[in-house]
Amino acid sequence: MRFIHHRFPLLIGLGVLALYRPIVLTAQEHEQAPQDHQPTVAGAMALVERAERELERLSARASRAAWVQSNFITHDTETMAAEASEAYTAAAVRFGKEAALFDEFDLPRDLRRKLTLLKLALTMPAPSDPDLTAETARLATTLEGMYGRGEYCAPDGTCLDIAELMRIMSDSRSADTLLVAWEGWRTIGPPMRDLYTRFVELMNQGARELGFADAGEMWRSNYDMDARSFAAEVDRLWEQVKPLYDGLHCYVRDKLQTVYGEEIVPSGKPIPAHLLGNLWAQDWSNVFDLVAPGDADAGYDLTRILREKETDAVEMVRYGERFFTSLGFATLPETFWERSLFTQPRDRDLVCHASAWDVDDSNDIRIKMCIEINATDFETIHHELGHNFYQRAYGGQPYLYRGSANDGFHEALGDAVALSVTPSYLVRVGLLDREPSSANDLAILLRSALSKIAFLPFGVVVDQWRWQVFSGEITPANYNTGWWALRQKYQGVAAPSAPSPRGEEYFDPGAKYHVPGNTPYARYFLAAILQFQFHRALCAVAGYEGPLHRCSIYQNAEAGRRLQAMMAMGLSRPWPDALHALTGQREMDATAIVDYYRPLKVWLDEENRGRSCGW
Ligand code: X8Z
Ligand code: ZN
Repeated sequence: MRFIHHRFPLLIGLGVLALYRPIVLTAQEHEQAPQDHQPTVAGAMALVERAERELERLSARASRAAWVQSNFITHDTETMAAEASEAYTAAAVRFGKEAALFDEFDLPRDLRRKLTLLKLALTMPAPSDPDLTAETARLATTLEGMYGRGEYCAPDGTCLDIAELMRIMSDSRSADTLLVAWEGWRTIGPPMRDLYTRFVELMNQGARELGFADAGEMWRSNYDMDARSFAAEVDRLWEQVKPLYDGLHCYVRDKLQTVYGEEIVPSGKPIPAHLLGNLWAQDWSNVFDLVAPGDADAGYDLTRILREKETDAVEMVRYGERFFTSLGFATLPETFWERSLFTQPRDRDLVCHASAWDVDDSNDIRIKMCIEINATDFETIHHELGHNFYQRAYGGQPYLYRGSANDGFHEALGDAVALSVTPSYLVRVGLLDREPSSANDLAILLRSALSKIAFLPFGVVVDQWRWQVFSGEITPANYNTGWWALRQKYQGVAAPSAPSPRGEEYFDPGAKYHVPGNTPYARYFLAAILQFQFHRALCAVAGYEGPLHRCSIYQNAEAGRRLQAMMAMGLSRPWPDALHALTGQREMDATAIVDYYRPLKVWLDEENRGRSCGW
């Protein structure tokens, strides 16, 4: 997967989609297609067999090249990665088109599923014209390389990379300093704009060749339902959680106004995006100390504990591994420790954005992450290891079924496990001497909500923007204003320049990894909701009764078995079956996250009484 599982992702969920548009084959493809054009079951089986063999081979090659490229960005590694990606993409497009020839033909269920997956196997559809396939692949590696190389060089010549800018965003309390870092990182955007515009054109053309209206429709078709229903599903889930977000937004804006003044944080307006402790305002936990009431004490601070104990990056990963083995999973292979990257090397450009890889689908799992010693990265390590353990669990499936039930499941798994990093867990592993009392719960929940609830609308925004870009609703002439309109609508945050618009001389979406990295983002929104659904179910399996935020499934073998059973299914069944195996439910459902934060919501409503909320 381009980042998370293997780069050439079979991160698919099945779309029972009707293909309305005719598939157009090039002359060359006509030649290669079955001559009699009479689909048969045997023909479909032969196609699947050929495709699985060929794609497995090309995907391993492309993953390996991508691994080297994103660990070591140079002109040559980019070229090699682009060539390998091109070969994989060309083959996947060819197989996708062949699969479409069987659309109207009655097939056994399993075969039908695999053909559908074959049509959806690409996040980056490319036109089949070989020059255009190559151009698409080249643009993808160039854009990701530009992000990885990104830095801000101040007028005085000093340059700051993303890690340094992130540190400023989390630690500084000066609006001026924050503004410089926030604007500074966004200098990486404008040079990407024209390349991204072309990249969108090419992916759309590729998606159309495969029978979709545009690349966004193709992405949305990956959830065992038609594209329109999936978009409605995202809206439905967002409506379920919006009241929680609105309460948090109202409370935080007021507290930030106290810190920065009414001039900078006006009442009734969106919150300026540079004041929330994070480059993208997607996680607000770094401003906990600014917004927590004076008497609020979470009772422990994991960042401080890790630093006091001089825990290093590898030891943090060991904690993560031990959590999974406590659930009954096998230890990570020796090669994981040899081949992973845990700390930022100083001597070269690389993509520091955390990722998990399964390079050859046979236990060559790794993570690549520039670990900082803090609580957020402790959690992100569990997130990444969740990908690796998932990859290993479905590794025995046929190639086309090696993926999570839907892509949200892949993102949710490690986060669900990390929800069990509770005070009682920290005591059990010796990181905390004793559990804080329930008097600390509101502070604990507030700190957690600043990460998990604050994220929700951002999880919606990124792909609302991309879907509209792919469909043409947002054109290159309004890429940036379209971006900020969505940021305002969902998140209630604004560019620091507001009320002046941040215009088209900028390309702010390019400053978020997943846009130049071409990683779909709706998966993270789903994961933000699913992880609580998983957690609630696993706690029930463990026989836990009590508030969800105090539940830890650490060392619970029964919960581990449930997880393993779901993970091992991979993509072999529609996702509602996998969800049912784990939770007994067949629908994604935000009541678990609402349950989890209920005491906080009651408190926020009380706090916000008399404030005028909204923007
Ligand atoms: O990209 C990631 C992971 C890798 S799959 C670190 N996440 C999203 C982000 O950083 O924007 C995890 C949460 C959301
Ligand atoms: Zn992930």
